[in-house]
Amino acid sequence: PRSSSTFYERYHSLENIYFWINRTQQDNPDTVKVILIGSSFEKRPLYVLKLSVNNRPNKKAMWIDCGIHAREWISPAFCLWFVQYSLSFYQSNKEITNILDNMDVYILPVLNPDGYHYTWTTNRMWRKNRSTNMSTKCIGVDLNRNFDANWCTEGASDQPCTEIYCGAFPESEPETQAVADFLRSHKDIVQIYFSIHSYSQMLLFPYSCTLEEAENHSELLEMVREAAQKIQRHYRNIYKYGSGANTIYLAPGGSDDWAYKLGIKYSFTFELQDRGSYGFLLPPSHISKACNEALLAVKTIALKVVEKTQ
Ligand code: PAY
Ligand code: ZN
Repeated sequence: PRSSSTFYERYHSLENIYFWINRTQQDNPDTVKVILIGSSFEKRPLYVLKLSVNNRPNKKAMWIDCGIHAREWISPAFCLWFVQYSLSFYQSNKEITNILDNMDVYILPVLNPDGYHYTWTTNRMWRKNRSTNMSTKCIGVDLNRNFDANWCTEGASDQPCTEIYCGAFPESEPETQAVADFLRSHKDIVQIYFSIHSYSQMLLFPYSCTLEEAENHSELLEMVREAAQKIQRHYRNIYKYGSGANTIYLAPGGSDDWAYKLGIKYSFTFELQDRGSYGFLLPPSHISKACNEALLAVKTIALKVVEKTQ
């Protein structure tokens, strides 16, 4: 039978995601801008979509990145889903309207394009980027161990052949550097940072790089608790929540901890569906529910921040 799934209920090759970025911008010239923030090791462009519905002065912003780990295909699918939802339901859904009226959204759909491409052509289970180094024949750095937050301590590895290789030094990778540079130059406006991963069904916040509590731990805990509760009510699905180190494991050099230390006090890593049945190989038929769950969590947290800072 012919499939009745929409574009957003399928996974897309990197090439098609680039086409989609271009078309989304052309179809929404007043709302969507495409910003080139850098390029990958293999020289692929890193494009950020800026969603902005008005030119209010002193507007704040939220950042969402997807696809830092190549094999987590539901993550880029979520970034596309979020953009489509925002463009479709601005003015009709009151939550997304309130969020977009008060903040711009920067979306990086594929942070690790070389790795993502490699999972489509060669090895579906690839995690890292595709950088090479003269000192080893092993390829790739774990970009979520390459940020400058307790870099390469317990939970990361200095061995290039491992899946959690931290790289030669913090921000050694062009993908890490592009994101870090962009956030450093926008840190006064970016209030919320989201990084989207899979799998495990968890809503995490700093720290992942140490067992210590973040300064606003209880505030962050309350936000993810409310988000997880809404997901359970609406979608009958369980998400664990808490600080990264206490909920999943020690993971130093991650983007959320780095963004937090930069001063973005609302910083989160979401692990989307599932809890391991399919793992990274989540079937396309699950995309819609997985994305709607994550969307509800993003909206819940963003609205809280809008309320707090108004
Ligand atoms: O902030 O604690 C954090 C993120 C930890 C993630 C990591 O970078 O290792 C967790 C893993 C991920 O999404 O990459 C979880 C998955 C299931 C994995 O590959 O182990
Ligand atoms: Zn991941």
